[in-house]
Amino acid sequence: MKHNLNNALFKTRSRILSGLKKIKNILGVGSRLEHEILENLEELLITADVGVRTTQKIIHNLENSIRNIDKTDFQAILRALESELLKVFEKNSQREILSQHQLAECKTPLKVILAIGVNGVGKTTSVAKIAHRYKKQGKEVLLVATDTFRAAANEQIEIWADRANLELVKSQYGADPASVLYDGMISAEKTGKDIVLVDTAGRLHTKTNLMEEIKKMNRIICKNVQPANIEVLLIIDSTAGHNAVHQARAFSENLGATGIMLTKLDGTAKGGIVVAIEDELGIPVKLVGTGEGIDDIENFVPADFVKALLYE
Ligand SMILES: Nc1nc2c(ncn2[C@@H]2O[C@H](COP(=O)(O)OP(=O)(O)OP(=O)(O)O)[C@@H](O)[C@H]2O)c(=O)[nH]1
Ligand SMILES: [Mg+2]
Repeated sequence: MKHNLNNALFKTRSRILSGLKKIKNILGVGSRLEHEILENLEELLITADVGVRTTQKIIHNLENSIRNIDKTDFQAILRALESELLKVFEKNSQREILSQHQLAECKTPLKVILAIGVNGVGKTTSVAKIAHRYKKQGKEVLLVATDTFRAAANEQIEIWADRANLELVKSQYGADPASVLYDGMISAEKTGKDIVLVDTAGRLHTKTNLMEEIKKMNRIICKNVQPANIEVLLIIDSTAGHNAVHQARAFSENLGATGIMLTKLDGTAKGGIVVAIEDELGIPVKLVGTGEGIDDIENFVPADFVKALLYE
């Protein structure tokens, strides 16, 4: 069964709804001071892991927006919160993956998605999900497995490739990741693929810094592919809480990620982290992972996300 965003956000929403109930109860006993409502809203956002800095910004804006509304009107307060949350996402309007150009039917220049992120965040799973989605749209897809660090990594991606009937370029344990990528790019060009999906390792054998290795891979891709056709997709585990923001910052500063896929939203009560990531990094969240299955992936739509957070 496919897990959708609304299901995935169940735990996060439960937390937020109990905070909202508290606010509703306050309002029930008459008009209260603004600051009491704001304090409760602040607590609610912090508990959902929206993060201190972003929460303060939202509360500051809410101070203005609720000033003129009836303090006994819970729905109006809820709408004000919804609108402030949405504003955080308005800075980034371009949310579609590889959307710089439409995927034309033929003579398409090769497009590449490079999935990066620390170990265990869900890179391999996400690459398989995205590849499967393109395949279903009739695209010619190639998976390239550059994780030569873990002995079991090849086996894992092979299982996904088999299940989804995807072509795979891989190498031996310990091989140079950049050379696997190089082979993959040549193969993709020869066989006229539309999209190459590159799975990377979260750790390396060598003392080479992970960031340096990924930069090297990026250079290989850039040799043949137009920058507009490259998506550097940073995979972030939403269960990592605010650590996820720190990781994301390190990767984006070093490697210029063009988009984020946030995984494991189904496993956390802290889904509010999406708001902090967008606010603090300014990189658009483009995709979310909502489960372990190959179809458990969705485009990130801010309005749907905010609705799923606030409404039962
Ligand atoms: N519940 C849930 N689990 C997920 C999701 N995405 C990935 N996982 C699980 O997270 C675990 C790690 O996923 P991988 O895809 O192996 O992560 P990785 O980043 O490739 O890991 P390394 O290659 O070791 O760096 C697996 O058990 C996945 O099933 C998701 O959206 N929801
Ligand atoms: Mg992996």
